[in-house]
Amino acid sequence: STGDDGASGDGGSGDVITVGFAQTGSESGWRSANTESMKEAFSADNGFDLKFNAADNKQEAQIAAVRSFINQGVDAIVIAPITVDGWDDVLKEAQDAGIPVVLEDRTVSASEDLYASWVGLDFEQEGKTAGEWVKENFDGKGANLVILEGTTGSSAALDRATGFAEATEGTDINVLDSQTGDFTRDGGKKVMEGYLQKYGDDIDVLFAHNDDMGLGALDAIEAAGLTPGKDIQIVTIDAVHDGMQALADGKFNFIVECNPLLGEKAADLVKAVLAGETVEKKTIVPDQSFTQEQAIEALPTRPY
Ligand code: GYE
Repeated sequence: STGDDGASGDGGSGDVITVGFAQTGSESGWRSANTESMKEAFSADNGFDLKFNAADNKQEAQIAAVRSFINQGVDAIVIAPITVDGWDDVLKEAQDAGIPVVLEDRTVSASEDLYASWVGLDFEQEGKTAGEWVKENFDGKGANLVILEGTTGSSAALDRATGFAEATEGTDINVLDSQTGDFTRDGGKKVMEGYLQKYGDDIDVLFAHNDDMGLGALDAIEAAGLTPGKDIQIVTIDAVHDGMQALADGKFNFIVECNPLLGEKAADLVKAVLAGETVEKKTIVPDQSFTQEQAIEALPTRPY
């Protein structure tokens, strides 16, 4: 019914496009929203046969999934790369097999010639926006900061760290510690427990590379008898529903958005590439940021 834009040559069962999608895993609320967006866009209604794999955040498992898509002879492969490095060989194999690859979400260090296109977010700018908020609110106060990093070696974690460091450079903000919580609630909680044990109420501000780690940290902070949002101020990235609720409730203080709704753009790119059209090598989807009042206003109409 819907989804038929009237374009010619599309719609016969012989035209079904088989796509293998190698997702990172299911580490966060952002990831759930991204998976849903991808499954919706690559639906049978839109002319796709989607083979979905989630790699549980294990690089080798994700590479194995891509190899299996190549062996199955899919028409195209979409990857949300867990880490930046390690992609050269398998991308070359896909290219040799004549299977175009579209990247979504994170980037890779491999040569641009090895994939058709990438659609994602400006992670460095996200980190910078978070850093600017910290600078504005804490510079000149000798504040102590702790950081919860995303998955080690992921472009999201690397670029957010770069942007944040850039924005806070030259301030008197003291980084007490920075460790990975792997983008999960559990990881965020465990690392935050360690920080609280080590630094106690010396901690003034927490920067978490995503909402989920910040949400995990809330448990640890409350269990330590401290009030999140007051005793320890919190800035995170993503703006998924639970994060926005925490911000609206005053437990988080600021969120930089990271838009997970990349499915439609990824599906358009796959169709264009398979049709032999020239596509942009990079598509960056814009993000915004939220204060508490903005979160309260935005929450009722957020789609995820
Ligand atoms: O911020 C985090 C997820 O790569 C942008 O991965 C993505 C990040 C997102 O696990 O929640």
